[in-house]
Amino acid sequence: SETESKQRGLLIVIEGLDKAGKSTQCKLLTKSLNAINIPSKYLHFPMRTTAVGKIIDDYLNKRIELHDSAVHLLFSANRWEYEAEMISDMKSGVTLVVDRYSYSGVAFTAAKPGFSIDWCRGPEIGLPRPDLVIFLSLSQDVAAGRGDFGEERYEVDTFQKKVLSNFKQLIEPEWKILDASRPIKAIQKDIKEQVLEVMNEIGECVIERLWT
Ligand code: FDM
Ligand code: MG
Repeated sequence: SETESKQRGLLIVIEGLDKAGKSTQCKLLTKSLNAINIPSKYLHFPMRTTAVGKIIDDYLNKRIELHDSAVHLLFSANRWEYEAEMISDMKSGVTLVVDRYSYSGVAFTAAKPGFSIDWCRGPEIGLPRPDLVIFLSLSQDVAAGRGDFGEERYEVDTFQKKVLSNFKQLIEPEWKILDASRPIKAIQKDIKEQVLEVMNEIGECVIERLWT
């Protein structure tokens, strides 16, 4: 029947350092997919509007202090609270364009003293596995040249360098690494090409799970 043969939506994740242009690219992609009748939705983790997200926002804006382990679990919980919605969106044919995901979760916490990449992955195990991960690659020096950081926690040059080195350890062979120092349009063109290619391959494939 028509429903059975309907292609599921994809889970597309864009990762990269602060100022790499993730949000800009995600929003452009969402818009251009919708324009060609591929229903898609922009998501950004942390999702600061939920109850869990409000605590994360307080923490990032230094209004509260929390144990580093607790914060890590809250970032993960903030993805888990969207799991059912992500699955149901994809099953109903909606492609999700996600600005940061579990990889940011791991790369940022593991940049703190005493946290291993392995431990950080734990709470992410079982979340929907992205069909495509695009990494917007930028050296921290070029990123820093794009203007001053804000006042949020983690917006510190030395910390970002550790985050970048963690990201490099998380890269899997199927990730698409794009040079983010280029003009917005050139990057968007590459992203769209990658997305349409994966869309052709995925068809009705089952949604896989992270790190299992
Ligand atoms: N961040 C983001 C984490 O530490 N863990 C996570 O799981 C996620 C999704 O939160 F410094 C960090 C990354 C960044 C901060 O993110 C806020 P945005 O994208 O700048 O809002
Ligand atoms: Mg930020």
